[in-house]
Amino acid sequence: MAEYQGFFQMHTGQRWAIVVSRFNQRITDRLLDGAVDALLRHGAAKDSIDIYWVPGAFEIPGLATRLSTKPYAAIITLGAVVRGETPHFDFVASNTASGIARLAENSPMPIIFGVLTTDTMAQAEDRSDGKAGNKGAEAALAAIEMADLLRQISH
Ligand code: INI
Repeated sequence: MAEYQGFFQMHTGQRWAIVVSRFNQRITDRLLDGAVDALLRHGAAKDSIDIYWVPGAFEIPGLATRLSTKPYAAIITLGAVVRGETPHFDFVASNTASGIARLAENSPMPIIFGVLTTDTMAQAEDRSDGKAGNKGAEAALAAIEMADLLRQISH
């Protein structure tokens, strides 16, 4: 029997991409801080992290697709889609999620989904360094774990 599991450890030469959207930036700044902090605490060098800003969550899958040809250990996507008043929400949220999922299935590295989709701004605050933790930090941990697992099975 063989059992595989990724660990929260980094390896020499690993580089990390973060694609983060400016829309609802008060929230996405907090997600970004959480993600960067988690990467640094697990041993990433500052210059091994590249941050790419896009206007809104809808733009994330397109840019992440371009980046997936580059030698990153993982791509972490961060955004905040808040239902609020806008019917735009459903289109933005579902197209962003399905675009990222499609890319995750087809790309050589882990593509991590750290895009919040919430009904209210208060819920987004809770999940970005509030009482429900920081989903940006959680996304970074998932990236480290999955990058290690992929490394194990590609040998
Ligand atoms: N983009 C977001 O990241 N979050 C939102 O809540 C949001 N809403 O609600 O409209 C949003 N819209 C912009 C969208 O992501 C694109 O940037 C825009 O449609 C241009 O393509």
